[in-house]
Amino acid sequence: MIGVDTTGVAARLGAAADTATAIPQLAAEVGLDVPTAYGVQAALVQRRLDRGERLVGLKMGLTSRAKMAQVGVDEVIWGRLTDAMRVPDGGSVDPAAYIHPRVEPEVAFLLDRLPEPGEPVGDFATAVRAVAPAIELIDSRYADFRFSLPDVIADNTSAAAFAIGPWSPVPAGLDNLGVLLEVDGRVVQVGSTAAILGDPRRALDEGIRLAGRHGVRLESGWVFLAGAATAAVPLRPGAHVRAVVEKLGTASLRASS
Ligand code: OOG
Ligand code: MG
Repeated sequence: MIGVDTTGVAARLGAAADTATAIPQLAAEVGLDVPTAYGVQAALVQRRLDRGERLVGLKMGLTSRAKMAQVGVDEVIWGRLTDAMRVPDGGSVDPAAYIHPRVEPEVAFLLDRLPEPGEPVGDFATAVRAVAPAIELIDSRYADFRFSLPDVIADNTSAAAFAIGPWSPVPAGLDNLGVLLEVDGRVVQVGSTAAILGDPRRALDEGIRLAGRHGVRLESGWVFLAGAATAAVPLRPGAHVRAVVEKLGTASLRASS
């Protein structure tokens, strides 16, 4: 799309994140289509790289019906992860640093040897070195956590922070593991990894394909978040959050009060 000032739009989204201040949706106002929105996302993440952050992986979004229904957007999307977004497992985040933070249970992959662009993942166990339970903290920069497809893409798919639990070798099956999200010891969401495109391994194929369209190639050593299996829940001050994935274990984080 000609005439969109991607750097300027990225600056508005970046300022919203830096100051934890919601902004109105902007895709309709500036005329963003999906490819241009990915251009804004690239510029938004470049701001982070310019201040010394490192790209450490990729995340998928809206790979489950529960998530699509929650936000009213029904396309699979992808975003970029930087080292500054990583919170140690069991570590804490300051909810005041975000606009309206939500947490969701995820499955993380540690990437190993990826196929050539355009090739499907032949052998998952070659492409992925290890898997882990994870928690993603999402924080839409748009008011009321409401957005269109190009809006959420431009906003780096609401990416804000993530914690990864202990890595395990890739188990025989990943396609039907129970998933729980707990807050202060109470189960608040229940799901299955089957909710993630039928099998979270498919999320990697989609990630390689969709990111490849924008010239982004996944790298060995990167983290890959396959997308939440359940809806996200608001992160309240003082909350202790755990994501439990059957066979993989637990990831946790705490919100300071
Ligand atoms: C968009 C990001 C979705 C997921 O796991 O589905 C996402 C949002 O819900 O704000 O990270
Ligand atoms: Mg997510």
